[in-house]
Amino acid sequence: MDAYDRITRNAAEVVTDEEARALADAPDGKRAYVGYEPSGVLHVGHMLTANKLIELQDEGFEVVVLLADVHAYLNGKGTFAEIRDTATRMQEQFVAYGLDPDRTEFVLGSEYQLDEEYVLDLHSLELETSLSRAERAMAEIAGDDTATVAHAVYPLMQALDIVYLDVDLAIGGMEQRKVHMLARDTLPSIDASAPTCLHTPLIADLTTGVGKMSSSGGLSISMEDSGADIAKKVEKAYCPPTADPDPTDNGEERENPVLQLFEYHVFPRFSEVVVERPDQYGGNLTYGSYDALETDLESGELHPADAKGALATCLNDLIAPGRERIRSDHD
Ligand code: NAL
Repeated sequence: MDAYDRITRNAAEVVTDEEARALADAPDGKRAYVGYEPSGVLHVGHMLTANKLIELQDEGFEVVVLLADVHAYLNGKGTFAEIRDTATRMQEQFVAYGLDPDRTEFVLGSEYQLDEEYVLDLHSLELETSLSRAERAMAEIAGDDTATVAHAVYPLMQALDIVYLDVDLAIGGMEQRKVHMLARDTLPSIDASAPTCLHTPLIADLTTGVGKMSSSGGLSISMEDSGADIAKKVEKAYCPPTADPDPTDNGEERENPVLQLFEYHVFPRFSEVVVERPDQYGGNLTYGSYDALETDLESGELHPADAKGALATCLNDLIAPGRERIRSDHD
């Protein structure tokens, strides 16, 4: 694997491929960022982009984590004081999860987003952008609530942050892609360059495999879960015994969330996965790559129940340090 392959590994898309290749060839000092609306606890969605940040740190990137307090406020997530408080706790959880604190810059949005220069640049982007474009960019980020003026301002601030944080690569889940496209189109109007973007896949709903996993509805795995909570949730996950003969549900595409969790959460962080099985069922299986595990699950060599057991153990190992952190905060 060359630098480009390592940077783009597991990405759902990069915009554009040529830009990502040029970045891979650029000398050290490259900066990448992700922004998160602070919420009390990390969930698997946060951890998926964090995995990419950890990989980029191994590639020599400097990483910026924007704790987007003003954005969370604009998206109706609570009072500003509450949000500020959760931002600090989230920072600790990211470090517990594995981000190298010496090579991660944590920035609170409100540190610069209220400065006069920033606000004037924001107004300039407001002049350039139609309400319908801003609304479309927010469709997958805002909840189901009625669109507000705050929701229209939000993506423009996200675009502007890319300029103010001076980063080379913007990382986000696929739900961020329309905001990033808006940023690419409008930033040149304030003489800033279009950011290169890398989007991570979305994990399907755990129990149905349809649509995407969400922390608001359905089952989601978070840093607060006990080992038993994780085992219970994973046990309920949709995971057909062999390659699904009918990969749709009422015409909707169905993914295997168990395989997705192995691919995007487990293998990026573990070099080897051991599936424990009693000798009478063939004994333990050891996998050094996601592909080998997928092949065995789809051929029937690896039973879903055994795969789920190994998945629950790995996820628990990943969240255990953060869970300790949260518990000691409560004490
Ligand atoms: C991500 C978010 C908010 C502001 C940002 C600014 C720059 C880069 C990324 C950012 C949060 C994100 C979410 N929109 O949905 O969590």
